[in-house]
Amino acid sequence: MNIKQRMDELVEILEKANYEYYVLAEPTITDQEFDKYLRELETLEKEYPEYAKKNSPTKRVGGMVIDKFQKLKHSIPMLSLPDVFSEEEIIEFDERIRKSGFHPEYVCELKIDGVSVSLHYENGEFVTGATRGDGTIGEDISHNVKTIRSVPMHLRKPVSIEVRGEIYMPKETLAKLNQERLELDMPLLQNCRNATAGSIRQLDSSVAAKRNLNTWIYHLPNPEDYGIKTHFEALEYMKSLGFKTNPCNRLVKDIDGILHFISEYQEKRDSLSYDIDGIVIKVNDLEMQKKLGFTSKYPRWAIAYKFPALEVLTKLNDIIFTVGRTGRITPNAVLDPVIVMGSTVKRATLHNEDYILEKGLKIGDTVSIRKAGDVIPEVVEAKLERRTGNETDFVMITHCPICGSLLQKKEGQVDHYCMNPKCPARHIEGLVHFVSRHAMNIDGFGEKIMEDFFNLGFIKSIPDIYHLDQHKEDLVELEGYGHKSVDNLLEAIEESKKNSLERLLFGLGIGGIGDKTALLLARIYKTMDELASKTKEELMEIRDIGPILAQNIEDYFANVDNQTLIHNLKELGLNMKFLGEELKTSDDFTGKRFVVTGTISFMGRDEIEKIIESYGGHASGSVSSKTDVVIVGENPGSKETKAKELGILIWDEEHLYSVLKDLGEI
Ligand code: 0OW
Repeated sequence: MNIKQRMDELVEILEKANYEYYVLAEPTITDQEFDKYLRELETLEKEYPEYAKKNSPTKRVGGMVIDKFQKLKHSIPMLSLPDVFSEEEIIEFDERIRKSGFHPEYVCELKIDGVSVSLHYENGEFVTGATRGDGTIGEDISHNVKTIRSVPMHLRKPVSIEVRGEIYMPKETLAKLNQERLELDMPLLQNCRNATAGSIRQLDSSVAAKRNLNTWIYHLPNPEDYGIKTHFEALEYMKSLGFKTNPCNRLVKDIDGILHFISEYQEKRDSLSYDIDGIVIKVNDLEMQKKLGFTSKYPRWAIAYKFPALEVLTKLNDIIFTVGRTGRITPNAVLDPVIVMGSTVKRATLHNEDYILEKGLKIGDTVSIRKAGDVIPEVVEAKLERRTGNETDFVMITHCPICGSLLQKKEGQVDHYCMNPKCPARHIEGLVHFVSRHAMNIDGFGEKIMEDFFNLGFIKSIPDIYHLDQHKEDLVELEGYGHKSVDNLLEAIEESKKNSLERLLFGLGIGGIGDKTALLLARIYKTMDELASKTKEELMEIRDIGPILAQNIEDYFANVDNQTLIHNLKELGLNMKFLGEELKTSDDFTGKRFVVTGTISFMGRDEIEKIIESYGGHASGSVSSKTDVVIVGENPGSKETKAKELGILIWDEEHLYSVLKDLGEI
């Protein structure tokens, strides 16, 4: 046998081993044998690179670094699923379908709580892996997908095909990762889904390669091209090609089969090695699917039943108060640590005094906690029957816990505020805001780190951030820090000087300027100086800038401390110009407020709204007297009625199409 034959043989042995281990979970060679073959192939590929295969098993270990993600358009949109939360809604779904004259079988699938992926193959060879993105445009993550062992690089038949599924991280992998992060005093990963999303969004594939990611494949977008008649057949077909399909998938005859499947897996959920957040129910017959069709976002032949958020009981030991950068006082519940939906909860926000009084919470109460939207912990209620009489009433504080100044409650508002501009807590929150993702976006700067640097005296003001390199030797000595992490942080700080103006504007925390208003101002005035020179009246000429906001802006730039701050930041070399894309203008869109309602057959709502905003128009979800145009698609509903009542201009699909056509947007 010659070298090339040996290398091809090794590829075959290793791919078979991957398939048996990661797809069938029935390995036929030992890990040691696998490693021996892999080392032999790596050696031969180094000596004979001309014989190395593009998708060789040696690529699975990562090591490929890209500099940015390429966009990829899905030829068939990757739709999401309408969520339902009750048995009644499932029954309605079944009735709606049967009313259309169908008597469907259904396929029940576990709803994997991971990240959707589209996998493309040509003549049996892996070509691309892409994220779902907004359903139409995703990101090419092929370099990371190649490290997922259950994704075949070479199909068992030489077909060209696209399949879709979910990438997920097993529960025990998350637990191991969080153990490591705990020891490094790093923020814990909240759940498997976030951990998966974070892993596949890495530019360096060696990170994903260490995350033990896995897949379940659940959708063939164009089954008719393969002569397939039902979804269950499609699952079988994809399995025959070497994809990992979920053995729990089940064909059921009717609604009872669905309900039985749901209760079975509500029981089994915790014993699974991966997270699921519900059950997916699909009409099995593909002809029926076709006749039922789609809305702009969802198929009409599938739903996702979401399991009810779990509630658990724990002790409310105390209520403590934090001060936000705007001075807002937030009461926080201090709880006996408790596991809710896979993560430990020790704190939960109690929003404000009214919220606590409405719930009648007392310190020492037993309370029920749940995860609203599966992530944010929420105190649901006190368990009155568990009161012992030792509980103490809640009394709202009257002075700031940090600087002691008297708190104020704004007229008609529920929140209490510390009004002292020099309050250290507000300072810290202001600094945390300045470096946050939508502001200057300085990686490696979390709330705890900023608090430490503030308390250690390294950072007392925004310009100090850009002098942090002077404390480099002290930082390296800090617990959990090393040269690499300090260099990375200092590099990220330096890099942030190049940000476009809107990020700096938002980071300065000018009252009422959110990230969208910051972008609007940056686009219009182009430089900090130009904006700083505007009077309140001039600012109010901008459609979305009202008197309060205009006054805030004028006051901010009139304040000597702020002028000094901006001068210092200029001296430090921070960019003060708008670097983003220019606003396009169009008489049809610029400066006008739109509402899109109903289904537009040729374009999704998100895309239409993005185009409107790229011309300086404003898209919102509710019709009011301020609305200029309501764009009406199929099944519009009450918004069209309201538009007619208010005498608002209505565009139908044809008009929208001609406007977009004239602008060259389609
Ligand atoms: N998360 C899942 C899952 C599934 C797609 C294809 C047609 C419409 C949705 O387990 N088992 N099956 C589908 O079918 N989608 C799933 O997840 C979707 C992907 C995007 C949003 C949902 O999570």
